[in-house]
Amino acid sequence: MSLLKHVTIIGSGAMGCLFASALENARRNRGADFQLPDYTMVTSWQEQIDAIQCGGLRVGYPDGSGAVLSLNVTNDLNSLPGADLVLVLVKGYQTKHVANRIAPLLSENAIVVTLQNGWGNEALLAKALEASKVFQGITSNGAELLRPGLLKVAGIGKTILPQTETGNDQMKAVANLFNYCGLPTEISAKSSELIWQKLAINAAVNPLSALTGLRNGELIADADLKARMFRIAGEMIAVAAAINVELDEESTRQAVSKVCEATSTNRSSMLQDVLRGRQTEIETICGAVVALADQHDILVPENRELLLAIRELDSRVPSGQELPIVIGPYAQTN
Ligand code: KPL
Repeated sequence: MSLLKHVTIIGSGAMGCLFASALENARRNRGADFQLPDYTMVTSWQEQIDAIQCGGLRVGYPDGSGAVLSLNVTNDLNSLPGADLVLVLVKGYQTKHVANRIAPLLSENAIVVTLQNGWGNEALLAKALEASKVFQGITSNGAELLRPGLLKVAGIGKTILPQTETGNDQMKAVANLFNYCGLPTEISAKSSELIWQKLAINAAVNPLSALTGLRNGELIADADLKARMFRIAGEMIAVAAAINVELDEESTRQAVSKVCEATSTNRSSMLQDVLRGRQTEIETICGAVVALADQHDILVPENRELLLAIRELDSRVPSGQELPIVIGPYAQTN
């Protein structure tokens, strides 16, 4: 019997749409060989719901092909069947709000997986839920929501899920599902290192792209910016070590270059936020690094400078311009 009967994706930004569209595509082309779960993408972003329900989600792929997909999207938490997997893909500043609304959505053996950028999301989810159900992975896909209902996929990268004692069968089922849906996924015993490597990539790429307006490939092609990105990522080795995560400098540099090349035409998610006049995820990226560095008396001047520069941009965002809260108040029916 399949361990995954229903998947609930929380968040309808670029990553939420990318995962939902991969599930929907697989359902369209389903073979008899794989038992696919149902899925629902949950959001209270009404413009996005209206666009998808009226005309489907239009998706452009890196090879130039496209598709129009009718995704299952709702803002009604009461309409959802119990989820065996809840995939959290909201912005970091929405995690706390969302975390407090997930428990009623879970089936008995459910797991909650966050693939969000940044540091601290897993801890917030674990605090609000049963910690043994919550897992952090990473994804290096590049995608951009050009407007509600229109997704551009810039590059399909790897998704890494953690190896776990408690949820391993479910985790394998999740990895099999993503792989079946065309999203290359591995389970790794070294997920902490990879999570920190991804954090280093996000700290190196996202703020600089937001400040310069450059796409990921343009950043790495500029020798000065490349050197700066390597310095930013390099600062995180000592911070990671302070919480017992071993990051290797050379492989972190290589990872920064590789992701920029694989998503070269992509505007980083932080640049997308700034261009749309929305709040960024700087606090869960450089903010989290600087906070940890301060706790352990480690100097991180590059991360601190980026944190202050992006905070300045964030301070100009008029209130209400952040993404709409992804799940509204949970309406109890009983
Ligand atoms: O995670 C990303 C982001 O934009 O947030 C990368 C990997 C840098 C892809 O753009």
